[in-house]
This record gives sequence, structure tokens and C-alpha cells, in this order.
Amino acid sequence: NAVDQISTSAFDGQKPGTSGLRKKVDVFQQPHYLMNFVQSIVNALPLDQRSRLVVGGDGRYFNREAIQQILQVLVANEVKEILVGADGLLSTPAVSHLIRKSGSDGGIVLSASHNPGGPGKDFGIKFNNASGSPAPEFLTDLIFENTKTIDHYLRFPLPELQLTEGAEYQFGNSTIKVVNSVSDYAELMQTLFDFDRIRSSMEDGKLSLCFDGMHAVTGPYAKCIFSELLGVPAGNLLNCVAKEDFGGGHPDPNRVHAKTLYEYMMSDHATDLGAASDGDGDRNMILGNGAFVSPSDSLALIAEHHQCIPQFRDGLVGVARSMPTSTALDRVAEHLNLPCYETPTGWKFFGNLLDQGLVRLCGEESFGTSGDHVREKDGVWTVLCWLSILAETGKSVQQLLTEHWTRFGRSYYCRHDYEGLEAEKAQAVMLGLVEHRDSLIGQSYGSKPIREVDVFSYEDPVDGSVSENQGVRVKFDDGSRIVYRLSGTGTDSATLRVYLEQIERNADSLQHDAIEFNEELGQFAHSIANIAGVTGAAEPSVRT
Ligand code: VG1
Ligand code: CO
Repeated sequence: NAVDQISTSAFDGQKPGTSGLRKKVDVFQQPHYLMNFVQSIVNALPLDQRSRLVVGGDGRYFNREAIQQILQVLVANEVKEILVGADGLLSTPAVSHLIRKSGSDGGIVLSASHNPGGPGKDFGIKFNNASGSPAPEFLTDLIFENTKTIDHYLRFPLPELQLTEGAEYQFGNSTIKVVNSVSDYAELMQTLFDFDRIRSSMEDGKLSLCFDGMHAVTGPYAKCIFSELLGVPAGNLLNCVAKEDFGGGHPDPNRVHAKTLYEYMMSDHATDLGAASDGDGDRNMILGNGAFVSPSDSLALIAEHHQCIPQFRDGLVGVARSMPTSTALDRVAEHLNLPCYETPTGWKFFGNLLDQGLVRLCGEESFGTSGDHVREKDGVWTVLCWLSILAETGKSVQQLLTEHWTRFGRSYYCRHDYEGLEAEKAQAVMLGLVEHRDSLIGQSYGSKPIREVDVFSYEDPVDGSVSENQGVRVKFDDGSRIVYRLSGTGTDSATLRVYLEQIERNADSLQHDAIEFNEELGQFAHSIANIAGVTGAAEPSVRT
């Protein structure tokens, strides 16, 4: 079959955001839209880095068609070997692992993560590099430049391919191999954790887990790893059948969207650990019996108890968190005498640090944690970390939290999101903060004076690249903070995120609800940024 050269013209707005290109699915369904982007990815790769690529997605609506289109472009561009997850399914951390394990030049991940799926809902695509990391900015910039000038792409006229495990196809100069979506990843997990130890705690009735797959990609991973390998009863795996529309919900593991699990964990007959993951399996929510673990605390506690996790027994070397993530990790790092890096939001910024071996554990406040075993955040892995900590310490989640707060102080942390804003108005809030920087410094929140207001910019310590304008930080004398930034994952209107952190060291004041605790600070943040005046939004649409 001859390769078709298809004339096309550029689409506006194919600029990758925090985590790839995300749009409404009908945008992706326009003729040429996806193929343009995939050809732009290929064009951004040097010729000697087009030999082997991985392709997989979270199974949301349009995943199926998208994979067929992507294969047509990759075969036409003579990528020698293409590894595809069975039925086109691979969780984001599993793609990252498969790229690394197979020595691929990179991979294409199809997902809009925790955003809803289905007709009229969201879709996304991103490229990960040879180390399994989301493409760094120089590469996403190059891809974006290519999308602006593209006038043709290559397409190989493939028949509709059945993506059943073990299938192998030969077209042109390419081989397409369909691989089991779960087994490589499950094997990796068994090298990182002591499965026998966790399993025996479970068999002894000392440890129990309830997991909510939110009808997303982690269902099959949970069945294999939690049920088959660790013996978690099938009844404790909720919503583990993957669906194209995630059962109509938001596959977002938080208290609002994983409400059933949350309420169960707050009830009398809760398991020791409750956990949920998102659409593509990279996020996690951790709950104990009667306890919610904020993602920033989860990260800090994993660092504190890293000796319980076989992967980290040789030490952590260093740790990293995204800038808006609470400073709980910093205090543990200081205690452990480890460097703690502060990066912009988005997992791609951890890639270089991990590749260089400068850090082994990273996390974000947005329900993301992972280690140096892959280059993505990893939901199931985080659950295994917590199972390891519970099995080794024999303590409850609540006990571990209280001990942590008593020892290190508690970062009361929460986030207020203002969704559905007009982009210009959201921008104007950010500009206003910078403009009024000097007048803010004189103001106080209660007895806390504002010490500093700055715009976060990051210089990558490995390649020296600089990422500017990564959010505005308002810092108080006692280390408390307000951070403002605009979301880079939305598919239509703009979202302003306001991150709130107050550090409490008084032992009598450690058990409050973090959302309530920060309500007043949130109002202060609202008022000093004049959010109502500029955007018309009277209050946040989400508090998490
Ligand atoms: C959000 C989170 C960020 C995360 C990103 C991708 O980005 O804040 O921490 O890395 O989503 O996560 P933003 O720009 O909307 O704040 V996922 O699980 O959507 O791939
Ligand atoms: Co995700």
C-alpha cells in the first residue's frame, strides 16, 4: 500500500497545556485535527528517535477511533515498532513504564485525566519522551510550532485493527504489537513493594483496603494487583469496570466525586485504607477510617515513612514538590537532611530531577505522587506505599497523621477554584496582583503580616531552562501562603486556582477541618486579589 500524503491546514490553539493538548471531544473529531497534531509530534522528533513508540489511553469515548488514526500516521511515518495496549488501554503510569522497559523513543498518551468523558465531554493527547516523562517545554513548544505551519500529514490506509492482546501486524516498514495492559506494570510493582508482607497483614485481618476505580482505567490494574496478588475481596473494589463515559461521573478522586467511598470511609464499618484513582490512573486519593489525607500530607508522610517502602530503603536522596503543594514535605526533608526541590505545576518538571537521580519521590497537591520507578504520577503505586506503611507500622491512618502533625506541625491546606471565568478576566486578576504587589506588603491577615509577594519562576537545575510566570505567591511571616495561578488543563473557560496554606504548630489545634480552617484566609485571598471586582465571581466554585 502506498502512503497517502494528505493536504491539511493548521488549526488554531493546538498548544499543549499543563499536561498535553486537551479539548472537547468534538474538537478532536473534526477531520484532520488529531492527525495534524500527531504528525506535528512526529515532525518534532529527530529521525533517529522514531524507531519505537508506545500508544495507549484511558479508554474514554473516542479513545478507540483516535488510536486507529494515530496508528495510520505512525505507520505512514515508518515508525519501526509500535506497542499498543490491548483495546487501546494503558494507564498513564503504565505507558511511562512500558516506554522505559521497551527502550522506546517515547509514547503517546490519550487522556483528559479526571475530566468527564463521553460525547460532548473532554479528550486529550500528550507525548512522553524516552525516559517516560511528559515532554519537556522545549519539545511541547516545538510541537506547537509545527502545528502552526503544518500543510500535510502522512497516512497509511490501514484496515480497522483488532487490538487484542498478542496480536501483531505488519504494514509497510512497521510492526504493531498489542501488549497486555496490566502485566508489565504489575510486575514492576512487585519489584518495588513487599507483596508477601502486605498480603499476610491482610490475611491476618490487620489490614484492609477499599478501592474506587471510578469506572476508569485503573479497574483492571486494581483487580490484578489488589485482588489477585494481594487478596483484597472483590467486593472491596468499587467501580472497577472501565467505561467510555466513566459511568457519567467525573473520574476525579476527591471527596466530592468519590463521594460513596468517602462516606463509607467515614462510617463505622470502614476499612483501614480507602483509595481512589482518576481517569488515567495517575492521581490518587488516600483515606483512612474516619480520616482524609490531603495529598500534600500524603507526600510528606510517604517521605517520613519511606523506610517502610522497599523501593526507598536505600534512602530518598532528594524529594520534590510543585510550588503550590504545601510545605509539609519541606519540613520532613529538612529533618531527613534531604534537598527538597520546588518546581512549577505539572509532572514534566520532575523529569530532569528524576533522570539525574537528584530526587526519588515527588508530588503535587492535586492528588499526585510518584517515585523514580516511572516518570509520571502513579495512583496505584501510592496506594501500595500506604499499604506498606500501614503494614509495617501497624498504625492507623489517623494515628499516623496526628503523629506527623505533632512532630512537624500541620500545614492546613486547601484549594479554592474559580471555574468558568472569561480568560481575559482571569488574566487580569493575575496582572492586578503583580501590579499591586507593593501595597499588599503592608497588609495583614489577622496577626499575620504579608512578608513578600512574588511571581514564581523556575530554573531547571539540570538543563538550565527557565519557566517564567508560574504563579503569584503571597507569603506571610510565619510561613503561611496564598498562591494564585491559572489552570492549564481546561477545555473551555478559564479556571483561577487559589491555594491556601496555614502552618499550625499548637498541639491543641491540629484536628480541625482544613477547608473550614482556611475559609477566612480564602476570603482574604479573594479580597486582596479583587476577584469579585474583576471577574464577578462572588465565591469559589470548588473547595478541595
Ligand atoms: C492540574 C493540576 C496539576 C496536574 C495537572 C495534570 O493542572 O493542578 O498539578 O499536574 O492537572 O494532572 P492545572 O494546570 O489545571 O492546575 V492529570 O491527572 O489531569 O494528568
Ligand atoms: Co490524571
